[in-house]
Amino acid sequence: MSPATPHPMIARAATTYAIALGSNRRGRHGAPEREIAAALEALGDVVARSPTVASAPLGPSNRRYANAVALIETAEDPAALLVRLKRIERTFGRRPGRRWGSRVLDLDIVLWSGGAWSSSGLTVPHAAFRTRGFVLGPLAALVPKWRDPLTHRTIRQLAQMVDRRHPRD
Ligand code: PH2
Ligand code: MG
Ligand code: MG
Repeated sequence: MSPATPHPMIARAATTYAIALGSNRRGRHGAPEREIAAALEALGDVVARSPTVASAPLGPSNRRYANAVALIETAEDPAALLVRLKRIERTFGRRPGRRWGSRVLDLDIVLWSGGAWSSSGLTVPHAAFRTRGFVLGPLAALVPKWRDPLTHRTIRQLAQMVDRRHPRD
């Protein structure tokens, strides 16, 4: 083993992720708000969470969403975490369907304390989070001083920018 290879018994340090949760369809736990509460349980390692907010649908669906943001701590890299999030979505009854169609549960990686990440099918920070009030509002309540590694703006600044553009969203 080369000196640069970490010993297998040494755990990788935990990092923090901001995960956006969304639901606009009933599932086996009940109404969208109940699905969000159950998803927070299923995620585990949740160190902080925002309140769950109701938001008007962005895109083709006409059902109102319940949205929240959670901070989780884990040693998984973003690709491994995404696999776990997709598995949770499936256990909640999410089925592949129309893009942006109504869904029991959507779990998106928004930000990572490790910075930017890009692999097949995954970009962190989330490509669209800078324009979404239903992500930035709850996120700003948790980590107003985190900085977007791409634009270097704080979450509070990004949230104020969407508020100004869409005051009623
Ligand atoms: N998610 C989408 C599309 N539109 N609108 C709201 N209000 N909340 C969401 O979580 C949401 C959406 C795709 O993931
Ligand atoms: Mg999404
Ligand atoms: Mg998603």
